[in-house]
Amino acid sequence: MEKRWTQDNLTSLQSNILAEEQKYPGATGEFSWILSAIALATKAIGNKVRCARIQDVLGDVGNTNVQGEMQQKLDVIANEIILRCLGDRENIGILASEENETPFLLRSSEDGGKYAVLFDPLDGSSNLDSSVGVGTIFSVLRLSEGGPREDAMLQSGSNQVAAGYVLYGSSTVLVLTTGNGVDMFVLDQSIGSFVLVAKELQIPTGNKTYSINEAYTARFSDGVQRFLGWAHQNNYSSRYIGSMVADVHRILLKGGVFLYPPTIDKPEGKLRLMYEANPMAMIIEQAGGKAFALGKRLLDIEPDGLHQRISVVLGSSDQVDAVLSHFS
Ligand code: FBP
Repeated sequence: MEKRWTQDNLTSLQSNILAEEQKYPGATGEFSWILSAIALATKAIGNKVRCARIQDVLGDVGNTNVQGEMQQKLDVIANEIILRCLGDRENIGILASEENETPFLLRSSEDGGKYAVLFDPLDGSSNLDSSVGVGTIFSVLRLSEGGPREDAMLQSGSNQVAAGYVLYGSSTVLVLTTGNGVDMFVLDQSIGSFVLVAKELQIPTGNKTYSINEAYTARFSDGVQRFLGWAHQNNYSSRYIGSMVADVHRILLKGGVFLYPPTIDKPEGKLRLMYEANPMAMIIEQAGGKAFALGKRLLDIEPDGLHQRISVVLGSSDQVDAVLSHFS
């Protein structure tokens, strides 16, 4: 039976997670505890984003973050909201944000701090003042015991126990995987709840659409330039919003391929491995797609730092194969 759109039954994010957990004897409900905090935080951020121009929270705060990027007011606000909502959860040992140089070591494993949540509080924030879709991206890891605490979260993406994003677009959409397929929820403002709208999403194939900042073409590798040249000759279309959450969400629903390759001036790429590339790669793979970096499966990459940058090629398996076939 096709299980894509559920028109009639009202399943909230919470009830869906609890139902999922019941499938696993011994499940402790710890996930739903973490995910309920993420849901709460992103509802609050969604309101701030929607009223940004009314509440005068647009523009920058006049200083740069650890990435060297000018911090937007809403970057700081979203970051604080997430730190506050997740910081209260006793089973979280570490919180790590794109906006903070070092992670917050909240609780030892002895004190119950079993999980790390890594996040980009407001991805694509440079698009905020033009009301283009922005989002929150998160990755959940179980913390290994022993060794320096801050290194306990430096694990490859294949160790993620959950990943997701919230897109603040025409509607507020939460996309989530806990390793058993990808589910999509939409925030029903009238009841203040994320409602399930699709289960076990599968990324379509056969959509010849690429998403890349083509203005950098002259600075891309020969392989990327070969792919673009070939695509121009083979009826490809192009879509690029410049907000990873919005671009990847479109590809998840419609198919295609998203690329942020290395450039001469950014030889290791721009996007961050731990809280942008890894969670998106887990979602895309769980939906039947592929995600590659440096010629290998992105989720197999061993991180060497919290803010490590990485090149990214992800999307429908056929389109990722088409890109990679021009790299050799
Ligand atoms: P942040 O806003 O979280 O720093 O994200 C980086 C980002 O805006 C991505 O969302 C997007 O895919 C990319 O940078 C756009 O980069 P560029 O302007 O170089 O195309």
